[in-house]
Amino acid sequence: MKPDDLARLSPIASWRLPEADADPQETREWLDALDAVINESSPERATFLLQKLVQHARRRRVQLPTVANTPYINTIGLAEQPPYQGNLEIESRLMALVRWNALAMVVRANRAAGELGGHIASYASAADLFEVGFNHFFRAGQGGDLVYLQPHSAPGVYSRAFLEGRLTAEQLDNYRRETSGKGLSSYPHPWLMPDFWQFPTGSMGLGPLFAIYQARFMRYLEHRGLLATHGRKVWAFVGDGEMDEPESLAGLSIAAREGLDNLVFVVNCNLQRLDGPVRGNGSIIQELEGLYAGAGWNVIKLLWGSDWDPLLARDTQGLLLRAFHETVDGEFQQLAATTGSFNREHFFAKYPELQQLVAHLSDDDIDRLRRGGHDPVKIFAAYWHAVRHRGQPTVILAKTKKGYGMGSAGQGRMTTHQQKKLDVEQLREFRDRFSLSLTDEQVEDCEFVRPPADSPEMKYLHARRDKLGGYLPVRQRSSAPLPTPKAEEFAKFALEAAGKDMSTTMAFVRMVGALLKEPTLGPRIVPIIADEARTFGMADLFRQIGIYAPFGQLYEPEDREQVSYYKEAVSGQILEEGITEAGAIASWVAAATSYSAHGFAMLPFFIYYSMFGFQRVGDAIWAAADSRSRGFLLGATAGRTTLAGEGLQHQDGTSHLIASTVPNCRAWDPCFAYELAVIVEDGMRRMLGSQEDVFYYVTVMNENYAQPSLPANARDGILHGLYLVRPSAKGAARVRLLGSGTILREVLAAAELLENDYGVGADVYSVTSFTELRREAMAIERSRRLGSACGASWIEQLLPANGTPIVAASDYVSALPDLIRPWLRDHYVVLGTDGFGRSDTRAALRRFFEVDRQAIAVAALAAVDPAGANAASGKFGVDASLAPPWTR
Ligand SMILES: Cc1ncc(C[n+]2csc(CCOP(=O)(O)OP(=O)(O)O)c2C)c(N)n1
Repeated sequence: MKPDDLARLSPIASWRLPEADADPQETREWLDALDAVINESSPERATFLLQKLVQHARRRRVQLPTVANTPYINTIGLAEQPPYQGNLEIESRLMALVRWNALAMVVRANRAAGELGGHIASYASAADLFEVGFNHFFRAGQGGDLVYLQPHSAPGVYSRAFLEGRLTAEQLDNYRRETSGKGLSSYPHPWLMPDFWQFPTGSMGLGPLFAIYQARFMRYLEHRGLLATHGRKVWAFVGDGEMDEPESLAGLSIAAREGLDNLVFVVNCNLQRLDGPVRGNGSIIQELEGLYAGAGWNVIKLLWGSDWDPLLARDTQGLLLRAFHETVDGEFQQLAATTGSFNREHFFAKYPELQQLVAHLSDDDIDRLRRGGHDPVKIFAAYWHAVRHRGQPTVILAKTKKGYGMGSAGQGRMTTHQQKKLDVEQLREFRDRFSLSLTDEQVEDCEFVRPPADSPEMKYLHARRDKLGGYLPVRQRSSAPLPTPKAEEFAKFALEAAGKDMSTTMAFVRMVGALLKEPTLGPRIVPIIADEARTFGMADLFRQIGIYAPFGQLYEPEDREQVSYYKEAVSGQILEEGITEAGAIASWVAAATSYSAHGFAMLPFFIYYSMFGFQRVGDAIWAAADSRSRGFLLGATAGRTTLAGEGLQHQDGTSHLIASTVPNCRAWDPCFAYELAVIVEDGMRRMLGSQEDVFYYVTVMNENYAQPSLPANARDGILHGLYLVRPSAKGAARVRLLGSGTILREVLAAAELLENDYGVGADVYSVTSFTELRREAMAIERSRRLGSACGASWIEQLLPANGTPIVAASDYVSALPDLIRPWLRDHYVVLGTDGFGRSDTRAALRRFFEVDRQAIAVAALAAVDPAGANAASGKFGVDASLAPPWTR
């Protein structure tokens, strides 16, 4: 590393050298003094003095190196607090209205149908945090900020949109009633509200993870010279309970390592989750501070509202601070759930001096002492500092009360998360608590209220948003279409393979290599890998397009002399994520939704061990689908018997089955390179050209075999999911064989066996997608059932009822070929790889799972004539005495 490189490093790097010394003589004196203590007293004495000094320095808010914890007070002192740049009075009236309409929406929904559910308490705690953001910080539009909102607070976001005139009362009345098409979704779901919600956060942990990789992806776009994202922020609102999810923590270190100062997390520390306290016997805020600071984040604790400032100023003995430290979260929760007098007796009575400190306050005054996350002035100060901080991501740990303002109905109550019905008395209390000018009737009816357009509140609301670029959240459905190349242009080698040996993984890598050279499309491609590039033969891309590294390459790579050396670069195109499928899929989602979030389409290809996709990060893929992602997922070294040696944890027999459950995922299991080429061509055209909200899952294998050329007229069938690849050599077939992926080759060999050894003619079909066949057949069957005109499904056309049995074999569980059973009128036998994988050669594994050519031939003979099959199974050594593979 060269000295100049130091400046380019993220300032959080712990081994970074200190800044130049401004006063060496003074430094010397301090060090000498310390030496004297060590020498003349003891090292223990030196430790004591240093601890005292550090403690003192922290209280004076002197910047110190990353440490686990700081005192339980606001990070931003009064002196650093900027003046509030808004009209607090109007904002508080608006705040009350947003709170009211959110509450009314949930209560009305549950009056109408108790089963609908909904949450009040989460938003009640987050409301001020959101509103200060909406009024002063969140910039809208394509050049604006991206905001990931806490999911259970959706009612508050709808309520604000109602005030803004973007949602109607009818829509609010259809909260959680979506089937009519007029309703509002429970949580942020772009699939369900494609013009409104941008980021799905309903599954805890995915929001924070996706937000981090979004912030990083924005940097990637900028560093690659594709899109200016400078100055834009990603905001993520996260629950303190949500921080328990491993995914919430998964990206913390990358965010700090890459110095993502375009990222602000706000953890809503209401100290409660669903069942009870997050850390009843501890302090979630102190714990999270240690975690984030340790990972290298800038931590802002936002604990106490302005009302506490005079108390803290008069607390010369530090007893208030001591009492804070002596109070665990379970107690803080109880203090939230109780009255001012209870707080006086149980908190301030800890020390006579503290009692004295609040002697001038009435019980109501004590009740009104706000936590930091409920004081717009303190929130504003925290956000103000967060957006100005450089070199690190910032987390704001905001202390709030769950169910704030819900009084006896919920504030701080164990059960508050589930509270959705308030009686009239409780509603009146709420009205009075927030000084809402509503009549008793309006309260009883839970009427939605919106002041007239020319009222000061409405004018203020619109003016604020106008200043910040418009309303939010708003989702853009599409971006400018991109021309996509024909397979002939990027995969001629595959279309005209003429028997060349190749695996489909190799073919894929070659195709990507060619696509990267396309003038328009090439730069938009985002190859993503989770430490498996060498496994998939992609190492050549390292040098060709470089690995994205925001600080470039500060070292001479060990393999610098190699043609394809490990090249990291600021403008690198590959996202090499390290061993994190969760992080890689988050990057993939950011790229796959770039058309919407940034109005700039990108095309990500994430290639991974197929077992570690749907099985490992299936919920993230589900959220990707909800996000209307467009891109390719490549399940590589796929198949239970094709990935030979890796064994039980690696061999995938299920991903296609799970893929079939994701509605906008088109899943493909091609055997031949030309099939892959046609599929990739089609996917690009649909996603980038036609702007369809689909993504493709394609399995590719590492088995080398002779690749035929594209047969004439096969394209249509490949994309429908089924086509005849080898007609019977014996005239009219007596059996029809279906095969997928590499097992198609066993099926082709079985056809030879059947014809040569048994004189049984076999037509062989390649099934590129059982899922697509099923979906089309289901749609046609439905039309038929409902009496609308329709033709025959592709399955019915290609595999009509004619008395000829059908045998299908797959490298996935037999439930996959079973997906098309309802539309086959003839005897249908399915062979799959049910059970646990294990290590062995491909041939041995295929025998074990009974999907090799002999086992397929036996199954076909049994379907044609059971008597003949017995002899064949003896001849082929398919052992009937063994227990079924899925029990072994
Ligand atoms: C992955 C996942 N697991 C469980 C849930 C169910 N759930 C919804 S909200 C919630 C508690 C959230 O607590 P917290 O994050 O502290 O937020 P709060 O509502 O208190 O603001 C749980 C467990 C979920 N939505 N996602």
